[in-house]
Amino acid sequence: MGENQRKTRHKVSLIGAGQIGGTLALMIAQRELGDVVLVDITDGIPQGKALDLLESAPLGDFDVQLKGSDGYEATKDSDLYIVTAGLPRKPGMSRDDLLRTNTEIVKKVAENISQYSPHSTIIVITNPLDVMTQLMLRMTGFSKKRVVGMAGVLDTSRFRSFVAMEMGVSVEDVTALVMGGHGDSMVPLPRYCNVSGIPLTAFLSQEKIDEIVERTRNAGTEIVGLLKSGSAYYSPAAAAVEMAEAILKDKKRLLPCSAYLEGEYGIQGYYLGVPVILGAGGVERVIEVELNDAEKRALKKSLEHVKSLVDQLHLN
Ligand code: TXD
Repeated sequence: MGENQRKTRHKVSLIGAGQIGGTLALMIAQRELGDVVLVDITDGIPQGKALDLLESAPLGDFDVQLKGSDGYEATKDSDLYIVTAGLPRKPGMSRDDLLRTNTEIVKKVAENISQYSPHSTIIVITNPLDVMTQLMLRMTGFSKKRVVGMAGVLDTSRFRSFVAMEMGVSVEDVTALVMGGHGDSMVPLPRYCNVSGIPLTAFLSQEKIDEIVERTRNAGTEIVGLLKSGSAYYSPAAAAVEMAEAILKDKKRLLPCSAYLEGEYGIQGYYLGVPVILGAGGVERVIEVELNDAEKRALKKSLEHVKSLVDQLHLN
């Protein structure tokens, strides 16, 4: 590849080539967001998936380079990393049960990213999400704008899907907002949900809305229960691609993401899901929306949960 070409094409490295990593590679290639490098410790998997995808390009109507590797050299000078390396949940497991194993994995990933692409932006997907994102920030020493966690876009997409299903309207017309940590204590905000500008309360009873909130909280567990051998991957990949596109195309999207808070919402020194502006600068701004007392309490409870895990790792 010539020098000129490299300047006009983005390079996106996917650390972890499992269910989400593989799906991400396909979605990124289909949207031609950049050349893709897949990295995994399971030898043959990243190479195999990259080659398989490459061979689908003439039929899939996309033209990007795809490479698989068991080392980080191939990721050198990436613009963006999306990290899924780690173990997923099995039935009966909570996201927090993954803390110890995934901590060791994320530490190694962080070392390599700092070494090979010190100016990159990182989207973390590995669970338990908010804590692993904080660990990534600490281990890379990157600016807080450059390390962001994916959870809110997924949780919000789940909420929107359930509203659309319930009302029999297009998902395109439903907007929503889910804040807080990525776990059972997440904070769906029906007050900020509307259907083409009309508040949700105009269409659905409080009882129905409560049911949708509950289903959203348990949506990850619902999929784990059905799949039995892992967790959701199509929707998490789609959510991360939405964020990747916002960053790579400098779209300034307003999306709920796990961001490092220094005073916003009265929170100091923790990652938590909040609305942010996502663009070429990474997390360019945290948006503070007005919350009522019940919503504030729910957000505080969610923070307490994230804090308990962060404290276990002595990250603060
Ligand atoms: O909303 C969210 N943030 C999430 C998070 C939604 C769904 C799933 N979420 C979490 O993503 C899940 O709990 C896991 O922690 C990650 C990845 O889920 P995925 O379903 O992709 O798991 P897989 O298929 O097991 O893939 C993980 C890959 C696997 O191929 C391992 O070999 C690899 O990670 N792995 C590594 N790659 C590179 N380097 C190291 N050290 C490594 N260790 C494992």
